[in-house]
Amino acid sequence: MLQQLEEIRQQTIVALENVLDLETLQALHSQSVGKKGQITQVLRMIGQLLPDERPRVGQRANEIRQELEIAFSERESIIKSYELARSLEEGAIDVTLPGRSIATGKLHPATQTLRRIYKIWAEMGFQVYRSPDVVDDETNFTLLNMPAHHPARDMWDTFYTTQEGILLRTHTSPGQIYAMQEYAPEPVRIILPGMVYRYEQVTARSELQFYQVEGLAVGRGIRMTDLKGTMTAFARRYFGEERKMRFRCSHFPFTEPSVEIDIECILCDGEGCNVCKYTGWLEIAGAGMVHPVVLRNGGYDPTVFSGFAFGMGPERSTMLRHGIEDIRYFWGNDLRFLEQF
Ligand code: FA5
Repeated sequence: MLQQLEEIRQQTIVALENVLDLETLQALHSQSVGKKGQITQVLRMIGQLLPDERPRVGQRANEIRQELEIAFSERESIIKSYELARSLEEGAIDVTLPGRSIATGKLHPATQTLRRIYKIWAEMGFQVYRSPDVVDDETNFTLLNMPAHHPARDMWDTFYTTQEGILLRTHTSPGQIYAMQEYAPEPVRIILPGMVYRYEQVTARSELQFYQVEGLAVGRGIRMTDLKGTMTAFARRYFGEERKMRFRCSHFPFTEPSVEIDIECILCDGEGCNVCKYTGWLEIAGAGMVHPVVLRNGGYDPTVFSGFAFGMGPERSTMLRHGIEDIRYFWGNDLRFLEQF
């Protein structure tokens, strides 16, 4: 039996030297000195020995168990320090490596255009005036010189709400009424940017909702030449000094006279292409002298005050500047499009 104990001791010491991880160490521990291990099993048979041999075997078994326990704990600390060193090495951080760049968001192209437009108008003394998206029929149409059943209302296909007479503004022009009623009889020089909504067929050039930037200047002695000069100054700053522009007669119920403003086609320089439909010109805004009825509805005496107004579509201007072929990209939320700006 003593012989057996010495063999267990010897084998365990040899095996311990090859153990490299805690799991194997634990298994070896259970197998040799554990409760049901080899030493315990030898001691269970101690009763088969002569009574005077038993103490010697028992004592030696305890000595070996103690010696092995010490060997196990020494081995355990070696393995732990080895594992620590290995994990430090594997997890080492190379602080000299270049960092991974974080994907940052960008301003929407429509917002970028709006900000450029605000900046140019601000340089010319126009302040931003905010007005509501949800308006009543009276402000969107009647006070803009389009009484009920006026045929010109058909120019704007309208989204009505379930509440009688309340609708989504079809253009930013009702903002003129809000501003005039707030400031009359003081002069005003403002731009009114905002989203407008039209119950229209969506096509490459027309959306259901899009931005407009309205402009309004009211004061004493404002004339058509002021409108022309101001719009020309804006277009030069926005589209470039050399870009030609023209004013075409048009009709809006809330301006008299009314014009539409075109610039020489950016893509073909006036030669004629499919974007300008071979006319050499692109429309950028509607404008005119504020109609006397609208001035009166806003609280100004039209015999004393006059003014001009304009309305432009920033998405269409952005399309022109960047050669974007389809307006639906703007609100399609496709990152492949948005990331290009
Ligand atoms: C108006 O809405 C007038 N309120 C503009 C105005 C204001 C005239 C003040 C006189 C005085 P119009 O419907 O043409 O006009 O729209 C103005 C601009 O909005 C157009 O030149 C165009 O750039 C843009 N626009 C019109 N319809 C759409 C659409 N469906 N999708 C995208 N942009 C559009």
